[in-house]
Amino acid sequence: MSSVSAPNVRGVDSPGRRTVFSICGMCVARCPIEVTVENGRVTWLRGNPNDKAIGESMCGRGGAAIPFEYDDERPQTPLIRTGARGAGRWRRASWDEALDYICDKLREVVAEMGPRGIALSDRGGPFTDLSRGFVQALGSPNYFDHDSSCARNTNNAIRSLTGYGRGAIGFDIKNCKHLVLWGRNLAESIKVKEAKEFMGAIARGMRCTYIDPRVSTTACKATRHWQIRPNSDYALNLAILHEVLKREIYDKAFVERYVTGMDYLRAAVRDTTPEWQEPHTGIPAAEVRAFVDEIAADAPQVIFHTGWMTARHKQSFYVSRTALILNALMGSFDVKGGIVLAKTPEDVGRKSLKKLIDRSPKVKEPRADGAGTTRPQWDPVAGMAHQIYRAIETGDPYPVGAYLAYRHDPLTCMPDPPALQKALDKLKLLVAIDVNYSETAWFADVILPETTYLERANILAQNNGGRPNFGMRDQAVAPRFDSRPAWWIFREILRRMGPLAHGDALDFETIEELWDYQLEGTGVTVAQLREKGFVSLADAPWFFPRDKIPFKTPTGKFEIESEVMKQAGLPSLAPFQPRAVPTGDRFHLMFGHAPVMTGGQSLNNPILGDLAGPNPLWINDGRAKALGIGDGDEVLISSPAYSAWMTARVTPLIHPDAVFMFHGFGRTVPLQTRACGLGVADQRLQHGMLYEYDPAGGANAMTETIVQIKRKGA
Ligand SMILES: Nc1nc2c(c(=O)[nH]1)N[C@H]1C(S)=C(S)[C@@H](COP(=O)(O)OP(=O)(O)OC[C@H]3O[C@@H](n4cnc5c(=O)[nH]c(N)nc54)[C@H](O)[C@@H]3O)O[C@H]1N2
Ligand SMILES: Nc1nc2c(c(=O)[nH]1)N[C@H]1C(S)=C(S)[C@@H](COP(=O)(O)OP(=O)(O)OC[C@H]3O[C@@H](n4cnc5c(=O)[nH]c(N)nc54)[C@H](O)[C@@H]3O)O[C@H]1N2
Ligand code: SF4
Ligand SMILES: [Mo]
Repeated sequence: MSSVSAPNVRGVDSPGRRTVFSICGMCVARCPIEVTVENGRVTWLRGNPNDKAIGESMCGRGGAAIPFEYDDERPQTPLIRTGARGAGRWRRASWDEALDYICDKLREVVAEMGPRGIALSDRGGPFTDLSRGFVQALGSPNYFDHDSSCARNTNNAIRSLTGYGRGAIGFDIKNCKHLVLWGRNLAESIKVKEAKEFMGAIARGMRCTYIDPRVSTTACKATRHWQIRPNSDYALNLAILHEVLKREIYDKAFVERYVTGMDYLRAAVRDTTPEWQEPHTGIPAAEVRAFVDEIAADAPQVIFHTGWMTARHKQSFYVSRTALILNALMGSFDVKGGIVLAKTPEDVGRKSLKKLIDRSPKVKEPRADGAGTTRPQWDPVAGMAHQIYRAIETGDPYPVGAYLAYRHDPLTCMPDPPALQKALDKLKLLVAIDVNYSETAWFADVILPETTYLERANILAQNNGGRPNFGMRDQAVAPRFDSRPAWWIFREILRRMGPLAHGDALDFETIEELWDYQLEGTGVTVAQLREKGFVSLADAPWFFPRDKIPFKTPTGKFEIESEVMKQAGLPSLAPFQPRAVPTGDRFHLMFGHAPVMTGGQSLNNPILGDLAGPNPLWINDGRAKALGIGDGDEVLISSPAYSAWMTARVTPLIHPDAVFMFHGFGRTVPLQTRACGLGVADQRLQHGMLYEYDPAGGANAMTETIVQIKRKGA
């Protein structure tokens, strides 16, 4: 057993006022920020003015980091469970005790199931070299990120066409003439840079077609809003493609040079006319034709934004895929005002950060979810989280006995928490590494409190993009509680596992030592990063020469008929499958992110929870009237195994087929006194959906949930 010492803390308690450049941690947009510290306390936050696109801007959630930091309702020491799972009985433990407990269990799992019996999931993003390196150093292939409940279908659609992942696709909204959004609610589901560029572009006259069954804030800013029938976007896209091909308005030079499978596409959209799509989507054929006139005039400065939300039903892989095909046909690929492929430092003549994952041998065992092997269409880089829960529950394809949820709350973000609890309860070890009492932490065996993003430094981030850069999340203040940064936690576990792990992989004494390793050979120094918060590796956005776009598919082309999909035995473009229209008291359950909340983690924030209040249920005025429901009435919302009371918001702003609620409510942890019991959790209504997924894209098909609504007393 090695003894533990607190990670070094640099001058964070120095008196007086100072500023630190860092990266916001209140959501995954990770905006560059400047932190003002006075006498060891954070007193002000703003966007990092060195980043021109961000300026001094932050969103409301970013600003609420100060009340979060000074809130005591978060885990303050390691905790080990003493009662049944989820019963909320804990004992405080030292780091030594907690880590020894974890490693004893990990050794048991390795002895019984091999290292592949250990899995970890996290929240994805530019810091995952650490968690992926950690899992590999333990000898397991089973690293997962959160994305099976977010945008995996989109990722895999992009991969099947271009060979790149979702992270490699950027959008030059600033110079765009026509932005097309399928439920990408830019004005509320915020990334500061994108939201600012969007508002600026609207102000200068950019056209925006926004497709959403609901009138969101983005709909109000758009030049066209189509209140589409839920889950029918694919029919619309097939009709747009039909018109584009019929009128031959595509970029013939681009298609000739890069695109394969045009005949396959022609066959797939032969009969999908604007009239054909009308009964499926509710969008008049004439409007589709008018839209096609516009995009033809605006090409190639047209962006068909591959989005997120359409990526969560059983055919949404094809929605994202057809959106991306439209970009290719309009020639808006890697051009100003179109889609911008991310450039690596090497693309612009520089060197990438050295990877932590390269410090241990690659694992040869197949992943438990089959991603990249039995399911070649699924990207093995981040896998498909629901399938690790399936493996934990069934032992198929092999047993998995230990699971670490790091910066990830599966009992909030996956459908049907009771079903997931049933799977997790089979584990020998469940660890949550979090800054809050998440729903998953409350069900875990051990809670390890990570230092907050203001109290810690992360590994350096490499952000590939039009202008690739390196970014630094630096420590601003001393930890308030007995918490540790993740790099330190992972290092300590590897050290304790001794010969059972590749301990060298993360064996750095300080974060500076780790940064020096990452920066080796890049020509960039820690001092340069501290000076501005980031270092750009190119002076201006960089585009590939028009005849040298390096698609990474097996053929090197933009593959409409995809080799990977052929290997998987799945169609590259399937026929559209209409969903049954719910009638009477039945509705599609739609959900989305509230502008003042991040996922499930904000409701206990002293300011954000207050601003959000309990979530109401949006219901269409015509449908509500038929059920005798008035605005402000209490209604019972039910799915087969769960029901809850909500307040109805009766409105024409939502499609008749659907009801809508914001996500992140209905928390159950008593130690989150402000959030516990506030509002209703949409994931609890997604009964039976944990293992329902899009077979092509792989992601959870959670937008296919049907609920029943009843007025109080009815
Ligand atoms: N404030 C805030 N901002 C965030 C986040 C957050 O938690 N809070 N999270 C970040 C993350 S992780 C993500 S993934 C993004 C998500 O960004 P978005 O995908 O833009 O946001 P959502 O709010 O999830 O949903 C967007 C819209 O999809 C619509 N929708 C539902 N069904 C359909 C359909 O069948 N077709 C179409 N066309 N639209 C449909 C919903 O009505 C909703 O308005 O936001 C990021 N930004
Ligand atoms: N029903 C339903 N399900 C959804 C969605 C929905 O709208 N409705 N949205 C989906 C989407 S788009 C996404 S991206 C996922 C997101 O789902 P998750 O990935 O689970 O995201 P969050 O709730 O944002 O945060 C996860 C956990 O990270 C913790 N955390 C925050 N900061 C830190 C930190 O610095 N260190 C550590 N160690 N932990 C930290 C938070 O306290 C929280 O417990 O959910 C998806 N699931
Ligand atoms: S969008 Fe808001 S919460 Fe998210 S990183 Fe940026 S400032 Fe922080
Ligand atoms: Mo997401």
